Amino acid sequence: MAKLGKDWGPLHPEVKKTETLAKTELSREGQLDLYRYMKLTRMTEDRLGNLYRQNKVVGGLYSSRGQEATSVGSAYALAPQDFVGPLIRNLGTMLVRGVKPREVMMQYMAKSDSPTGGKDCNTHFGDLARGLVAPISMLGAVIPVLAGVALAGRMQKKDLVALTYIGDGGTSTGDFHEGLNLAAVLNLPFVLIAENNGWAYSTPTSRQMRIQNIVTRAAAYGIAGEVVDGNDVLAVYEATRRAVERARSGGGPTLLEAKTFRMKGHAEHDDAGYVPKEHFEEWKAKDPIDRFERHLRDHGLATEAELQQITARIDEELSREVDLALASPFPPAERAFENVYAEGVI
Ligand SMILES: Cc1ncc(C[n+]2csc(CCOP(=O)(O)OP(=O)(O)O)c2C)c(N)n1
Ligand SMILES: [Mg+2]
Repeated sequence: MAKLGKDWGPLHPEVKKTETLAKTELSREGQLDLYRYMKLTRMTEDRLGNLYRQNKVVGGLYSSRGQEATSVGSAYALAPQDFVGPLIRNLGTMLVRGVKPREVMMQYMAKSDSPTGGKDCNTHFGDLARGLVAPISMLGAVIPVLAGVALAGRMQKKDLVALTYIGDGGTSTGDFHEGLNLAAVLNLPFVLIAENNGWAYSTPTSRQMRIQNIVTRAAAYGIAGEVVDGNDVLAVYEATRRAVERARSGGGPTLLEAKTFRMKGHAEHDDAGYVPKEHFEEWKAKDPIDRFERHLRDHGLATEAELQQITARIDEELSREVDLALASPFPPAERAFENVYAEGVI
């Protein structure tokens, strides 16, 4: 097992344990917003972990621990009219788009008041009113869909950018190629964020590709590409903002590669025993929330007391959200056949 880690080498050595985050024009309020969303993501997932251990979650539980900066920083760079297709490790994206923790909790518990009425689980739901396209599969299928959203927006003369994500493993699929190539040749207002967290379930990146950087492929599609430290929320925000601006001004798609690390197993049932232990120690020191807290304090943007107050507020909010989610009943059996097929369509 350890051999895999060894022959794969250190993960993303270019992501330093640096205390200096990227430069930003974002106001203090904006930066505190990023902090709140990252904390909300982590603390919501902690609450979900408790519900899972209480056997209240139906099916698997997927965590974005360690990757919160990528989801939050990228979603924060979008405008309200834009569309985004989050994957299971993008809870932060959904929270930035206005999803309430209780919606996700109810969905994970298959409750009647969940967005899908208990028909699907985890974060598998969308809401077009909030510019959220429901995930289909983790493995690339959302890319052609979001390319289609970008094309539809252009045909309807809307000022709309479409953004979605792909894991390192997901880049090995045909859908990745077809979707990105389509977006490239049609010069669509499209942004694809490749979250390179080193693993696709138990398969290391070295068994998915021979290149070091996924972004190398941007050149093959003739589109812009950029590598970004996925654990620096300001770097992710700034890189996404540049990509979104390019898309909006007719410059076509961008492939952004966020270098990051999955701090848990593929899902809660997976102890990630195949990942070398040193990688967890190394990446704990690069934790995106800890790094951002130090940045906020060092730049006089927030005191320790203010950060603690934000955390305490989130904790109170989440207690209410958990109570509401638990109070929701399971759907009655007769609803099993509702909203399965479109009615009145021949
Ligand atoms: C066709 C298909 N095969 C397998 C799976 C199960 N599966 C879901 S995610 C995943 C790994 C994805 O790895 P990666 O793209 O690197 O994303 P990450 O989980 O690291 O965020 C697998 C094997 C699936 N959903 N669909
Ligand atoms: Mg991965």
